[in-house]
Amino acid sequence: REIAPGALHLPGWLDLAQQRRLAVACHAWARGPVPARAARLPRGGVMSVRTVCLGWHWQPYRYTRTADDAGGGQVAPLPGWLADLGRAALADAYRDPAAAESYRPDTALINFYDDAARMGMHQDKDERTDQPVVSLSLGDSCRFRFGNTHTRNRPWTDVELVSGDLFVFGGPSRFAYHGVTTTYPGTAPDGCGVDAGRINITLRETGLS
Ligand code: MD5
Ligand code: FE
Repeated sequence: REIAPGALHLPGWLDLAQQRRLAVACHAWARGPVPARAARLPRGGVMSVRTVCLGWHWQPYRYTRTADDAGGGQVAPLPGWLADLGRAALADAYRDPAAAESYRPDTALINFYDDAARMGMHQDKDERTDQPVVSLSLGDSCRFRFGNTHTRNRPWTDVELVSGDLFVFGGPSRFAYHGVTTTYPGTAPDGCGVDAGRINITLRETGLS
């Protein structure tokens, strides 16, 4: 379903076995070499989600190779199979093999939501390319708020994201404001939350080297 130009929601894109494998992998990544942490914002706030990064380490609001805000460790690489999954996602969402083939995601940000975690309305603009962001949801469902490119306020569209859903943000939607207003505890399929509410994986092309 097209939520806006370039913003596509594909419910149930991952089957249950894929969801479980990905959730288990996320929990392993969260344990190191750079453990998942609640990022500290420059103005003093602390994010309510915990985040672990692959490929590049994101600290508000830049990408680094070492986790300077989380012990200084070297970030784990982005596995080739996860980048492949991102290309497969684009191929299905846009039905454009060429756009999918040239997609070279080099970082994954994995967010862990406990029952109280939220994500305020923001734009993702720390990347230096306008390539799409691929989002995969695991575990508990949430209410995702997809806004507009100009303001963090209305108009927006609320979408329920369920474990296994794919969302792709590209083209005119790439720099839209968006957030997660609430999660729905206890809605994860068996074995997909493991113990941690909701998980979201985003694949991105940073344009850095
Ligand atoms: C999440 N994560 O569910 C969300 C979903 C983040 C983040 O927002 O920055 O880690 S990914 C949503 C997203 C990414 C890039 C562009 C747009 C949405 N968009 O244009 O709406 O944890
Ligand atoms: Fe975002």
